[in-house]
Amino acid sequence: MTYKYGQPLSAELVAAAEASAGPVSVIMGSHSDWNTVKPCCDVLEEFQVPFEYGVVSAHRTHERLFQYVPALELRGVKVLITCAGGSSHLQGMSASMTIIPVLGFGPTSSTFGPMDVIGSCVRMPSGVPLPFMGLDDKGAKNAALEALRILALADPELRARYKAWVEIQTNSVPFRAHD
Ligand code: RP5
Repeated sequence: MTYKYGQPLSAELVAAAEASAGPVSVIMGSHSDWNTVKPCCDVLEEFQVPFEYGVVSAHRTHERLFQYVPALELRGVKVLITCAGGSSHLQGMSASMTIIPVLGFGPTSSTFGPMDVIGSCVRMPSGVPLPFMGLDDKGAKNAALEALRILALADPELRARYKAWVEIQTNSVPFRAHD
């Protein structure tokens, strides 16, 4: 059920707008972000939540950004997850272009380590909320889990599965591990 978004954008956007979308979209600023993004997609797959993913660069493919993000609400996508490093504009720009929840995370491996991603996401101006999920694989997984929590608000079956997952996680942490 995964739809991979790619070029050419206009024709595909029309097709995508007509297609039934999954409830989650995951976009990244570059193909070089894929290793950071994959743990997010792995969690969504584990929960069998349909999603689409692809590269939408705020810098190199700004026309794609302008077309893709505003169309999400119309297409029925409920949560947008965004990952970018570099000057890390994708997360905040995306949040400004839609009213569906937009979650941000990013890699530490950009020019100023984690600070460009952190600074870009946590210093959003008043009026444009952008929950920041963290960095690297931890941020990626938590972004997926937060998306699941949002979806679970209106999906009792997913809520039950999420609670079961939390219980397994809790039970996997022994009180003592070093006896
Ligand atoms: C950002 O700059 C991307 O999100 C990526 O994290 C970083 C480097 O991109 P590439 O130069 O590897 O394409 O735009």
